[in-house]
Amino acid sequence: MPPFAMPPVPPMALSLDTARGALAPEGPMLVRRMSDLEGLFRSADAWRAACDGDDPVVYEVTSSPVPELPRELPQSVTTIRPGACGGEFHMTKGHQHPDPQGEIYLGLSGRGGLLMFDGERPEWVDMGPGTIGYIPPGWAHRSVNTGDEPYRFLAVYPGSAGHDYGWVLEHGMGLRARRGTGGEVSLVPYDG
Ligand code: S6P
Ligand code: ZN
Repeated sequence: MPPFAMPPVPPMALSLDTARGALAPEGPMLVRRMSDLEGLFRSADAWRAACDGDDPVVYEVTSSPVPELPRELPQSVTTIRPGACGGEFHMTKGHQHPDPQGEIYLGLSGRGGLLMFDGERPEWVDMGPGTIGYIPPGWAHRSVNTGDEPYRFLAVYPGSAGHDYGWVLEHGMGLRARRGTGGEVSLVPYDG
């Protein structure tokens, strides 16, 4: 019998509560606070002040029980809380898939952006409920909450893709998403 005929999880239905970002059945849950985002915001002073203050939760990731294994298709729901650090919108760490493979995001609630970077060109996709964002192989990706409510999306990705966070620290993401004086999104060069 081929190995894919003995899957680690059986065929199943998952229920997704889009209002709470909850999956049932549920797998691992991850909480990222401001202190977990060292070196990512432009203003190190603003980042340090936020860490020394209440060190707020920036985002949470709830996963399905589908494991990150070859041939599997894990899913996760990310909720980014609204806010900014030094004028830069709350965002995920961002990563590159070491095994370059595509990924799909589906916007569930709130307003956000999907920032992608291939090392030379940045791309920005506005995300909202019902938007499908496609991340091609080889493009690092970061999500940003550009609204006043939690921004939530579903991700589906190949289980063998892996997650390289060092790539973003080394190469940046090409653009930063700043909150303008009227609350609008202002995309500026990474070093700007
Ligand atoms: C996984 C997918 C998402 C992110 C999540 C958190 O490939 O892209 O589930 O992991 O949005 O972002 P990050 O950059 O902290 O992993
Ligand atoms: Zn990814």
